[in-house]
Amino acid sequence: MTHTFPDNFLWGASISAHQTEGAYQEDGKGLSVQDTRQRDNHAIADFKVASDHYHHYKEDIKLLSEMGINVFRFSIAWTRIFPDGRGAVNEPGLQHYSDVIDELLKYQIQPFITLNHFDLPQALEDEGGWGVRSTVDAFVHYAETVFQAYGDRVKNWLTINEPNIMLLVDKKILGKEIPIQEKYQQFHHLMIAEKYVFKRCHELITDGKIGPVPNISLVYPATSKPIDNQAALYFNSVRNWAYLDFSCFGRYNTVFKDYLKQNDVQITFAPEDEALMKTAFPDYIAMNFYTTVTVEKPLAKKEMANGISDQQSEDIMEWGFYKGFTNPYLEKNEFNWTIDPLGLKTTLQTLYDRYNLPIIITENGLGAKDELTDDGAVHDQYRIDYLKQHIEQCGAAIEAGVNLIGYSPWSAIDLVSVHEGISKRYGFIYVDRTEEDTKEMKRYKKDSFYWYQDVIQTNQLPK
Ligand code: BGP
Repeated sequence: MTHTFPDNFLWGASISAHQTEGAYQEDGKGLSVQDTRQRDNHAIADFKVASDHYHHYKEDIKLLSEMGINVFRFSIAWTRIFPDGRGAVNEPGLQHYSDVIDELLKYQIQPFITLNHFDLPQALEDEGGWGVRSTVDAFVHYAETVFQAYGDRVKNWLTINEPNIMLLVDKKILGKEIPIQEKYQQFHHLMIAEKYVFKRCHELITDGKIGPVPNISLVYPATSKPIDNQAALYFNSVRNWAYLDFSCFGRYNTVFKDYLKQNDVQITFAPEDEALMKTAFPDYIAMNFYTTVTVEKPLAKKEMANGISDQQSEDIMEWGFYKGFTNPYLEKNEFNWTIDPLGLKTTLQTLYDRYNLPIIITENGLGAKDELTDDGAVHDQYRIDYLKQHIEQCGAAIEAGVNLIGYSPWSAIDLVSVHEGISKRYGFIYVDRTEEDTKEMKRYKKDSFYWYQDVIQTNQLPK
């Protein structure tokens, strides 16, 4: 079934700063936790150079405009604005994003800016990171600074990328394991920080809109056994609803509260938190979606090591609560990530029913080992198939009544994957470098570039 999308549908493409920019110490930039963290399963794939988007942004934006996108989701590196997280503004950093914004507007591409995408300033991490309240204050001040600098031109904002994945797979993203008590104090601070910036965005930017950007994957029970359904209930809450219920309803939900209680976690609130939670709300939900998750109830401790290496879905186990389970009805990609297009429709419907806010998909895509041919082509039919199946389900969700306002897949250009280096590519545009050799970073349009261009031009999937 083909679907024609609404006239004002937002077609985009997404990236983050630390995975694309490089120039990690240029023009006064400070170090972030992504510049310092140890990576375990690839040699360099350094974020120091990444895709050198910092120097190639004009060329990249020109190519993206040729592809036809009308929104571009990118993040600001906090350490370019405040090298140590707070203090004096670094003017060249502030100027850089001003130039990027102007370049986008020149091509009628609306910026959708993520305030923070996994790259907390190292100086703040040294003081306790999201575990301490002073990081909230620093984040709010940083957000106010960029709202004031760019709010005349940028109306759409996203808060903190995937706080849920950041905490769930802490070791892989932040380079260290966080004890559960500290983890959920961090949760509280991250979510309170988000509340402050919802409020400040609305106060400082005329017509400014802002939303949370969690990674949402609906959780299925492995079987129809009631205990597996309990496992799914808890993991849905801990992985998904705890975050969005906080953002959209200003509350800790009951299942999540029970999970915290069973783990003896005590959250410290500041006096102003309760009131803030109930008064600052988002305008939309931005959602990153790659897959759904299936869990069962773990029954014996010896079962705990499931050894499935997958960042987003199965590599999950918490004694007494849930354990990742390989869904036998779904296929996987070459990096072991489960593929579930219909799950996207169900996730969208669930989300819309639950929160009743417009939704924009800000990540969805296929990581693969692409190959550049001698004549400068990349035949990524597998990516086209993935995107087609997911866009189809976006159309089906809209037809079923979901207010889905846009689709901005991951990623605009090839970038350094969070834990697989440059070998795992997502882009519509190929960036010619390897793990070891950064070469000249030449850009090449993949087959998916032309395919997506056609989708955007016709506002529908090709027959
Ligand atoms: C999301 C992150 C992105 C991106 C993506 C793919 O969780 O927001 O930054 O990296 O996942 O993950 P990976 O790079 O591990 O394939």
